[in-house]
Amino acid sequence: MTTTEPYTLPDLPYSYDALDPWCPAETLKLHHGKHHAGYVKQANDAATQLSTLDPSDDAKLGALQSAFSFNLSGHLMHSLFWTSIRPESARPSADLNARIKADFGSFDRFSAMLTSACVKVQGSGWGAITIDPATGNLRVRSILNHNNGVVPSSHLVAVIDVWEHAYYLTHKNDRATWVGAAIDHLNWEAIEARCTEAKALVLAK
Ligand code: MN3
Repeated sequence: MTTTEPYTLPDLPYSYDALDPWCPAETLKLHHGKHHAGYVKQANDAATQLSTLDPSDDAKLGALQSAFSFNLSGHLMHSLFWTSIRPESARPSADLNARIKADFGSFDRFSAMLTSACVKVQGSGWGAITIDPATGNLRVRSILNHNNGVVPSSHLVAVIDVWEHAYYLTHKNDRATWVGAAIDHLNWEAIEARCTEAKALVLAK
């Protein structure tokens, strides 16, 4: 049995003040250093407890598995989020834009669908751009908390955090403005690279 904790907090790929003013350093420091770090710690705690739990302890097993799923998903979603956005604002490449147009009709319609998936999350959650594992099409969806609404084998290529801790210090209850800024700063190169990786994972076409 390993004593090394399996999960570690990744460094941000930019400085804490790189996303100012739409995501100021104060927000980013708390988000990365407290919230994300908290999910890492709790995922490690749950993994450690699961590794030594009596398998007949049904009540504790259920609670721990639930905590493990929530916190590990929180860690993974934040790790993906930091590389889904970036300081620069740009549009997707011609290739990716053509794919977006094929799957959504136009970039503007895609953007409106993603905005809706983010803004309409009830409570805490995420807007996500995913690859449909059955067809390879791009999809957008809402994910509640960190782990409810995920389609099995779906390849997440970008996520936008719409938990209040992501934006409330700056944008108060104006989630739509936060979402608009995040969409303007999506990291299209990273998204395109993940789309390419996902090609091999599509189950049928
Ligand atoms: Mn968050």
